[in-house]
Amino acid sequence: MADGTADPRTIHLKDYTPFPWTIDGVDLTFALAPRGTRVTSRLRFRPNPEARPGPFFLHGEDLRLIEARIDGQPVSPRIALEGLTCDVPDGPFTWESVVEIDPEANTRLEGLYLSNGMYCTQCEAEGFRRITFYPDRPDVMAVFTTRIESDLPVLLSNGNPGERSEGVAIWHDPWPKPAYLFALVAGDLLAHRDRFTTMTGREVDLAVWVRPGDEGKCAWAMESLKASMRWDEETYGREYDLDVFNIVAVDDFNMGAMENKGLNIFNSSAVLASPETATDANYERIEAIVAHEYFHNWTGNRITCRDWFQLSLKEGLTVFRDAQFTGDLRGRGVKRIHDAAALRAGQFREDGGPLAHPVRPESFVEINNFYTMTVYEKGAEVIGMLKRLVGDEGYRRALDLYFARHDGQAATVEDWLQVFEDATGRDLSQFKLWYSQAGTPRLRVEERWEEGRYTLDLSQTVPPTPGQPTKAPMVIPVAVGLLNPNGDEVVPTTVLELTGERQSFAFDLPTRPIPSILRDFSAPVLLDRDAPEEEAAFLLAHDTDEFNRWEAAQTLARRAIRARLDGRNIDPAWAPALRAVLRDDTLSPAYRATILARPSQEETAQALHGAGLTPDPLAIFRAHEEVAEHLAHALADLLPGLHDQGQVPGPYSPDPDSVGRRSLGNAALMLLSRTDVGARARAQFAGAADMTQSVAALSALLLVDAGEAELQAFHDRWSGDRLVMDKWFALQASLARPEEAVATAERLTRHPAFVWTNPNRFRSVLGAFAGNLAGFHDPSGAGYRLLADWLLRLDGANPQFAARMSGAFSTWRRYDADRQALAEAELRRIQSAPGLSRDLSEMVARMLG
Ligand code: 0A1
Ligand code: ZN
Repeated sequence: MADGTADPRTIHLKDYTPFPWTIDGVDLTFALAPRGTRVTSRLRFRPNPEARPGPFFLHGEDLRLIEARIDGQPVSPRIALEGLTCDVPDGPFTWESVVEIDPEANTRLEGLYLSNGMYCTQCEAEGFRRITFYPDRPDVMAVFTTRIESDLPVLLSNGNPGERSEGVAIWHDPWPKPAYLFALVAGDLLAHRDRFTTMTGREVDLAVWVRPGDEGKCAWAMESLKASMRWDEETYGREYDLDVFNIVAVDDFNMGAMENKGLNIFNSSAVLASPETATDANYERIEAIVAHEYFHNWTGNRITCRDWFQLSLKEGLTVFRDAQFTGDLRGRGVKRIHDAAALRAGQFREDGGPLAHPVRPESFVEINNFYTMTVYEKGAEVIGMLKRLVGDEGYRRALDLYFARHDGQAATVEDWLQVFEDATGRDLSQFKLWYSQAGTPRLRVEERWEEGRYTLDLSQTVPPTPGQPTKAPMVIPVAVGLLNPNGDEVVPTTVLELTGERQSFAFDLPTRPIPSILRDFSAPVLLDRDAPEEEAAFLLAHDTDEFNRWEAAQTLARRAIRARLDGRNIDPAWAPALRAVLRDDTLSPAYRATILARPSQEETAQALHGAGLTPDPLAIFRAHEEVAEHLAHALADLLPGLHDQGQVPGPYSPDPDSVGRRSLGNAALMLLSRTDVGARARAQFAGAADMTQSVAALSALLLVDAGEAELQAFHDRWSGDRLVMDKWFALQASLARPEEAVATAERLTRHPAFVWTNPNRFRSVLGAFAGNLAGFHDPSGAGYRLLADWLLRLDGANPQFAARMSGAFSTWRRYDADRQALAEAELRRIQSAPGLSRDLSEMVARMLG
């Protein structure tokens, strides 16, 4: 079962067939009650002229059918495991059903559930079938009218508000949509309101809805929403299309947020912010997620996906759009650096292990298991490459055509590529391999110099991945610049298009240049090159490309880590090379902060594994520590000044300059605490006026095994604030020293505030612990056992989230035989547990596969 395809429940892309009916209208009535909500649905079906006739099947799970009628006459449908079938008339007909559901018992957080007394829904991907019987597939689009009956003060659904009277609210959504975009919220909520005037002068009422007590934490989400609305008009010509736009914050939510039409539902961690309780990183994340969900209104909602294999059509594109937005607001270079680092740590890890799958998968057992970094982030990279290949104007023409041609449709990756071909005349048949071939391509670069002629020899290999033993060469845009030995750029950024297995590109030049390759991280590939030793320091000093200048710093850091792993001394020229850049005031503080960052321990483990070695998590931890110690000493005179620059005067503001300054200051603080035994960090903690400064100080202390008193103080001050307490848990689980990490995580799970059914809280302890490389991979296997125990428990309540958290095990084959045996035993223990969910069993089968 290498790729899960042996499971009889596997669904294949090649089996797609359209639904035999279309729906002319959906009327839903919800009579809300915690233990027995009645859902009445009236669906007007008509044979789909574009489909072959087939059996009438409606999805439905965990529903109690009370009655069903066709054209007013009672019928007795046959109930199957995942839905029902029924004999229906040949022509158009009206289907009515009444079902009862139990929101209070819904711990899966899919369908209609209760979170702290508030009703809310999550229907993507296949949650609507837990609300009523319905063709729950994205290519069935319909106009919905929703009536909510409840005494709760706030009753919300998609679209525009209709009639409102005592205990009843009606909502009408004029835009046809698939069921996964349905949403309903009911509760005792307060609104933070604003308005937006669109590009054609329409007024839109905006609201962020929260539980009483949180109303002071909505302003940033609202600002972010307005900025997103404006940006999408200016950049893509996309205008909002309803009279209202509502955002709701909910505490229990599996993911970050959801783009339901006109009624976005957010994990409260992706909405709520105040200077005292949220960090700069939280503010940036909120801005990006609000934008992401808002941008889905066009890329996802107005144009949706034909089937779930096309998920990246909306997700890759929307991530690409939100990254452009963040780059425009906060600086493109720094955003690109952050994204590349995250891609390497997370997506390359996925692409290089048993969970590797194409951006457009060809089969799945449980679609929720494919909301991955490959579909999202690699999907966005693929669009970035496409844009680079066709140019900004070609991209804009293609997008205009996409919106014009496919508005109101459920589209495919083929449709998407076709608009690029039609708008630019380019043949994209080979480019399409980026959607079907998994694995991170390895780009090998060699150079040759003959008098007057410089040649780059590029070659590529795409590694085998589950179900895909051999690969064809891909189209790889390689952005290259060439510098003279004096630092002048002699060839500005040029995109070389590698399409074959190997290809040469020559430049006529009077002197031998120094190459800057894969500028701006122009393709999601691993660069493989035996560069001359001194090249990285040269590029760090001279490269004009922000990304590659950072990459040069990373190369030097990797070399230092590698030296310590091999028991060698760190090159004494490293710190001085960094010093020059850190002191360069023409560079933004945000950028200089990235220069101080080192690759993650995960990246080091990946690199060793990629080089055919067996990574030792403890040795990696120690090497990273020694490298940090080295820098702390070698830059000791510079760090206090950098830290001082991070003290931004005046009231807190998350503007790019202030955030950049604090990030530089706090990057310096992380090193400083190693030489001043935490003195500065302690002072910063004591005087911190905002959460950014307090969390940074606490982290700096925990990194040097101090901060006991500060942890207690933090706990006592914030025990009433869930989101802040998540930080308290996560900091300890992720920064615990290797030998104490398992015990720390275990202790945290016994804390009275460890409510494991809350996904944020579970993630803050077990997710953070799984990210603690040496802690999770403790040689005793106790880390594996702890996570497996909790996954088994979680699976009984929330299988989707359990499956997501199980990915921590995916790297198990990288490690030594003892660790492998211990991890495998835990995976097999999970696999053989009775009643294991489809979600978790698919993940475990793939990881063992
Ligand atoms: N479409 C959302 C992500 C999302 C997916 C699934 C969910 O529940 C199973 C929830 C949210 C996004 O891209 O933001
Ligand atoms: Zn999305």
